[in-house]
Amino acid sequence: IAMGLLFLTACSSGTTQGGDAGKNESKGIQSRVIKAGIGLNEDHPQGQGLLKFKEIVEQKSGGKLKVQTYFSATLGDDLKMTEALQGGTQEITIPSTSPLVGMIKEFGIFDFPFLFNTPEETDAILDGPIGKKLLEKLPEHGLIGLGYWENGFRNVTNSKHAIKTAGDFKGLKLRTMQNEVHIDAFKALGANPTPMPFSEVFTALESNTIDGQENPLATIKSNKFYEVQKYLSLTKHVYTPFVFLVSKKFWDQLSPEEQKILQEAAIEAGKYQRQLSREEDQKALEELKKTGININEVSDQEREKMAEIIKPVVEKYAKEFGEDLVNELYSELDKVRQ
Ligand code: TF8
Repeated sequence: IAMGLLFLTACSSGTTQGGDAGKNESKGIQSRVIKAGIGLNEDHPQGQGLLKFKEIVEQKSGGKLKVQTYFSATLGDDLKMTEALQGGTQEITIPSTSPLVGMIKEFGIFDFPFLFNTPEETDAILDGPIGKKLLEKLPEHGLIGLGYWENGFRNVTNSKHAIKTAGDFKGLKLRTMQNEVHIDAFKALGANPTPMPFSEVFTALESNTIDGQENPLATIKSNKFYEVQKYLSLTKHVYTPFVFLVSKKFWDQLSPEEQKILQEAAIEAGKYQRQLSREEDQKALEELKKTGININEVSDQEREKMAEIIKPVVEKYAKEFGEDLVNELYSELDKVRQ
């Protein structure tokens, strides 16, 4: 930290550092290696978005800021990587907001099933005042949030039977994220929810420790869940976002110029990532059809029945997360829907 301060002072007073202080030094950009780890694979939109982020950061910093990428949970699951950011041993991760509710309960508003209908709605809420308000809760937990990326609308796979009606959830042992809204929602539907980190899901499905799981189509494809699942039901029961996190310990060492590069790159790469995610949602469906997994649509009528069953769960958590926040969420959504 002392070194960084000295360096900045030198720059702002216009002193050159030796004879070869280039353009980047004068803008306060140091040589740094930034470790960025994610839970999903390189071929997933999350992985492709991270590569785009790396490209932008390295280009904007003239190669001084180097982003080292780690895919497929090689640095650990979402919670473990988030803790590594807090401890300052990892610089960047892009977890689902859902398992972060133990730290910031209000992130749970995004876990309300059947809340969002379209990508326009999700963009408006995540990039609007509600999304911003939640990012502002991160610094007191040692984290900086640079914006939201897309995980997407989630669908259920399982090895027992197709889910066509609200009643079909009964008795299914479903893996959920470590999130009480998801757990209680699936309980209300009669399923037996089993929370576990994503990195353990494939093996648990393969060994029949659980019957099923739920994730967006891009993930079901990328993680080859079709190899160990018989049914894919297009429930689209909830939309969950990713949040782009930086270690605050690391962030606080950066010059304003360096912070600006990371902030802009996270937004720019995020736009690319969301677009890719939406295209991949369509493409993945076509490719999943070829794998032999049984795919079924779920009627709007049945999805409404599911939403009705889950309603008391949403009402309970609305109170817990703060009715003002939830009412603001609904009124922001109304604005987009007009
Ligand atoms: C889940 C999430 C995950 C992501 C990933 C590990 O089911 O959808 O796929 O959070 O970063 O846990």
